[in-house]
Amino acid sequence: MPGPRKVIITCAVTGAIHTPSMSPHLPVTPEEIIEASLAAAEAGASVLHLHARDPETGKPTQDPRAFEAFLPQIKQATGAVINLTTGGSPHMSVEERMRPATEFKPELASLNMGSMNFGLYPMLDRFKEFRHEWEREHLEKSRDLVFKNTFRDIQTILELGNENGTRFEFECYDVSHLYNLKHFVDRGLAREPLFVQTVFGLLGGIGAHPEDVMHMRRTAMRLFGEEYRWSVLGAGAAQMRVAAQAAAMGGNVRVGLEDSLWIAPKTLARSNADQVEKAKKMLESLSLEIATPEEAREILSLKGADKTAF
Ligand code: KMH
Ligand code: ZN
Repeated sequence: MPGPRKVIITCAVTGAIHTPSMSPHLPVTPEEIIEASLAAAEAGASVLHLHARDPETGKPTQDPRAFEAFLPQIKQATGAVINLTTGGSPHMSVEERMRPATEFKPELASLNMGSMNFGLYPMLDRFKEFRHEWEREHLEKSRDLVFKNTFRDIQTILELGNENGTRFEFECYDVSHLYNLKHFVDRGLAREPLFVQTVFGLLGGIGAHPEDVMHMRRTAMRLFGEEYRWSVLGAGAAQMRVAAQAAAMGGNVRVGLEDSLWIAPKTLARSNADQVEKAKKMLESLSLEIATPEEAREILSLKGADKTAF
């Protein structure tokens, strides 16, 4: 008889959606990223999804040297699984976005499953003052931005992972992305068990209505059967509501300041760990157990932290 289901909490620590002027709590420097990551792991996150930023300006960067400034310290101080972004920023080329995963061969990396509009510009209505010029530009330019993830791009990243033993967090922002993933499963390039991160509430992707969550879940079940591990990410104010709905239906959850700066209406989260703690309490109140990093490795069939290149 299988034991109780263990829920994987992923914490996405910083990312490329928000900019430093939006929250004083957004980690920017290597020291801040290390501190935030360790506190999130301590609070119950078994997976840390990491991006890097220029320490001076806070601008997202995929320069491996920026990752090198925090990866060894995080690895040394926690057993949490380190998941490197291949999404980088939607403003970057795919070649640029692949650099950290190519060099560091992580256990896990994100993989965005389709090209899409990526509308960050509505945040210009809420945030008016920016310390760095790139911040306004980052939001403004998203009116005419395609986050490019063609079949060829996806294949290139899958082949890189398959060569290095890196498995993927498949980021699916809409129903078609699940079908794209199925296409790569059928071609033998995406390998089970699939870790399917369904993303809700980003402008350009599916909404965050409970029916949207149900539809992504039903479609994934139909396409992948038992051979997938479902996780959800609700953007902004939808974060905990989507997490609670999915957890009650067998899902894993992703939180973190990458996708939501908030802990409650009109209240900024003071740290990533605040959101992890809140998610953990919510899961425990549903009588669910939280996966440890080792359990997460087993559930996701990861190669182990000793097989990375950092
Ligand atoms: N912030 C997520 C919605 C990536 O890093 O590959 C997108 C993301 C992309 O996490
Ligand atoms: Zn990310």
